[in-house]
Amino acid sequence: MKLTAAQVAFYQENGYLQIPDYFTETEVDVLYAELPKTVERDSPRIIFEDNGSIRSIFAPHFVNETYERLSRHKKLVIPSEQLIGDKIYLHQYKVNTKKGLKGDWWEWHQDFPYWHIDDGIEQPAMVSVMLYLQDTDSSNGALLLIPKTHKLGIVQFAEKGALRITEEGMKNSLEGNKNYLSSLNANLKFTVDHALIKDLSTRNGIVTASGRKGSVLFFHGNIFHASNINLTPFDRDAVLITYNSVHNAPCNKPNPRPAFLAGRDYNPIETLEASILTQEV
Ligand code: 6CS
Ligand code: FE
Repeated sequence: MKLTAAQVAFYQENGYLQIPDYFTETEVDVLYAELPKTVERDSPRIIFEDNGSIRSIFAPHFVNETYERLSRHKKLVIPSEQLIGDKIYLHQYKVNTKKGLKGDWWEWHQDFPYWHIDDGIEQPAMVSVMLYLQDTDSSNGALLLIPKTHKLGIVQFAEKGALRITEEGMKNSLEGNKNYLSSLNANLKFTVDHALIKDLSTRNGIVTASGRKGSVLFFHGNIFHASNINLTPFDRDAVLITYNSVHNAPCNKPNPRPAFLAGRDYNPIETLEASILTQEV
């Protein structure tokens, strides 16, 4: 599971790296079977779309052993340590469930601004890894990426009118979440200025990160990315784990976001030797 020098070089140049068929069909099926057990509908960990379908399940590892074991799997931790160049801890863990005919879009954005501004993380010494639980392509909302934009740092945000959090959105979200919804819903507060999207996508192109279930995508916190609504009847569930360097943990951030959004255990992750998905060790 160590990345080759060519893979690390590709990531450093482009801001992302895809590895097909990285987990077996059996491993993905076990994860998918466990997914309903991570949902507690009245928990602030669950973020809903305006139409009431589930948009994100945060911190599945808080309630499920299999998802906890996945976050420590060597196949995820070792490459992430290579890409960050340090020991790592888990900053954020979610399953983005872009349900068939219901899953909404993610506007063009960078992730790091949210972790820098909302969570007080100083540097983008972080990496996100996306594990596809279903076959994913442009029709059911695969991630779109603009290569090399991770080199730009935090860029100009798009001008947005008053952040519209619909009545539906408010109704579906618990009191505590109202402050964070515009970092998590389909009307994000920090999105990329449209002139920049036009300029950079013209120069660098737009990559559609399609992949069969079991594929993974490593991507940088500053790369421009987005995904469309899911107009097919086929769900596009994906696990997203964001790791941070243990030397880049937030320090004295006033009013930090809750632990299900910003991990509090800054100790280096101890990788799991055995298979994640069976209880035997
Ligand atoms: O606020 C956050 O942490 C989340 N928001 C976005 C738009 N992407 C990164 C992260 O999952
Ligand atoms: Fe994102």
